[in-house]
Amino acid sequence: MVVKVYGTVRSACVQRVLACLLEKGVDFDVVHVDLEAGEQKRPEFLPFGQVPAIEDGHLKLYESRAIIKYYAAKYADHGPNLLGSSLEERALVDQWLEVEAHNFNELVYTLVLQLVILPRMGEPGDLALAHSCEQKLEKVLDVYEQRLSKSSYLAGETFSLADLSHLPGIRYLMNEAKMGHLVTQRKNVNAWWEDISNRPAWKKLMQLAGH
Ligand SMILES: N[C@@H](CCC(=O)N[C@@H](CS)C(=O)NCC(=O)O)C(=O)O
Repeated sequence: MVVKVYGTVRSACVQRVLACLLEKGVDFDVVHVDLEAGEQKRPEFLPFGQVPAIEDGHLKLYESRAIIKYYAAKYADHGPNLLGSSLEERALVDQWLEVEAHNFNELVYTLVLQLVILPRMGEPGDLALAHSCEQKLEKVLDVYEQRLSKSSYLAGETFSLADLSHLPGIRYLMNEAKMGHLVTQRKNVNAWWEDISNRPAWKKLMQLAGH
């Protein structure tokens, strides 16, 4: 059964889901939702008016992190184990997924909105807000730097959903918001980014997205 993914390949939250499906070798079709035309506000399958959402047989699911957890569990025996092997590792994967969603992504989202999206729409971004986000993000990434001095990946010695979930946000930060120094100035964070962004699944997605 081919999974239907509603969204666009260039949207960061959708890329989180597609990266997971590609890692797991799951076939999918992207059902294009035109965000600029407001198609995501159609109530029948996107109750909160946002992408991504998936349809897999009878299952309809939204929230990118819930979707990647579902597929990592559903296809636990296919491809890399993205959930962690022991109870402790799984708890660490969950912990870093929470950090990604709340400490990392919220700041990246605001930065990208102010520096990239609003100017692209012809509106001035709030540079003071962007600067304060950048300073907060420096502190968050210092924590990552320390963590990654002790283990190759966030949750331990193997790549997991916790790492995968950061890929779209870091790409945005580096390539669109021109904030690459936040990564490259941190030796361990930079080595981690080089490693995870060179995974075949992510490279394939970047080709699909035309990045
Ligand atoms: N927490 C949600 C966030 C979804 C989200 O912010 N989606 C954005 C695209 S990355 C969207 O649909 N934006 C259009 C809108 O909000 O109208 C998730 O991770 O799936």
